[in-house]
Amino acid sequence: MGSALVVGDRGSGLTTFVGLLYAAQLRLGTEERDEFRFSADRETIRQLEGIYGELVAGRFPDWDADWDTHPLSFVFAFRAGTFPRLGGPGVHRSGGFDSFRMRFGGISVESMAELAQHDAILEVSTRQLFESPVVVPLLDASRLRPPDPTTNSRPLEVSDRRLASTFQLLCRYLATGRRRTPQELYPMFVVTKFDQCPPGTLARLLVPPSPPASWPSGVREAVGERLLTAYFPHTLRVLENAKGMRGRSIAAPQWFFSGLQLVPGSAGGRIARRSRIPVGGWEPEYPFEEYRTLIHRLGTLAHRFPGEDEGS
Ligand SMILES: Nc1nc2c(ncn2[C@@H]2O[C@H](COP(=O)(O)OP(=O)(O)OP(=O)(O)O)[C@@H](O)[C@H]2O)c(=O)[nH]1
Ligand SMILES: [Mg+2]
Repeated sequence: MGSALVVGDRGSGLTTFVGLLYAAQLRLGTEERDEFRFSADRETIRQLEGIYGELVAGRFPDWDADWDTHPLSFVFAFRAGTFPRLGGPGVHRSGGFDSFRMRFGGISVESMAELAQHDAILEVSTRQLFESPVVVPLLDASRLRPPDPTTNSRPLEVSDRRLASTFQLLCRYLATGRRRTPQELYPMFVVTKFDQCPPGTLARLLVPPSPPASWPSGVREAVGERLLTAYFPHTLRVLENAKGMRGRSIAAPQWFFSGLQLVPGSAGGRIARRSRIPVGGWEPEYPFEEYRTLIHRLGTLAHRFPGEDEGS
């Protein structure tokens, strides 16, 4: 079973992110049904339909999934052969599809910092989440402001420290987890609210003007590295220090850029929508390709996930 822990500052877009991830699964599951299918348990669908319903109506969801104590749980199924190495204890093959269970939990880095001080009383589900091989840090692009020359403080200094200690904590859990194989942590950074990134920052980070899906290879990683260097130096240091450490290394981060198109001039930010011809209905204007790639990345990692009963 795979699991991913989504972490970010409060308000950084956690709820919107999981709603869009669900939107992408629905789209892949209908438009590419011969290649990808998914199913979810009832409680997961109940939570996500509410969030997805808001996004489809052009609104930002104003409530939260309680996915810190009840992780969202899906079964992802890819056409057999999509990933040559897909196999291992967590993967099942049937009817021409390889499937694996994937759980997503979300938690703010503020809560992470509080929990870090109370190790002993972690609920089982929370502890399992902390042992997730995949971590999805959300970085809020609307907050990437230029440094203020009148003060000495760096924008996002506090967020950076919290994220750095989140990674340190997760490394500790990886090292102490009861799985037999050596563990690696796979960070998949998602830059949220990318539509709200200040233009000066886009220029400073040398972000190409085209949509991320059309960037040449290597650009995501280069932009990501510049972003970490400028705004998240503590986090960057933790990532680099963990390279090659026995039993708890951190893989090179992958980068995804998510922004929603807003209806121009709409008060409170209405989300622009596109109609889903020929399937029918509506969908928010979001970068589907980013989410598709993210879901595929999980497929490439699934052969490293433990079986259902391991590590629990
Ligand atoms: N323009 C734009 N705004 C966004 C985007 N994602 C989120 N927002 C804004 O950020 C607000 C918070 O988003 P949420 O997804 O609720 O973030 P959260 O991290 O779950 O927030 P809390 O649960 O309140 O801590 C939304 O109400 C929107 O106003 C985006 O892609 N583009
Ligand atoms: Mg939320």
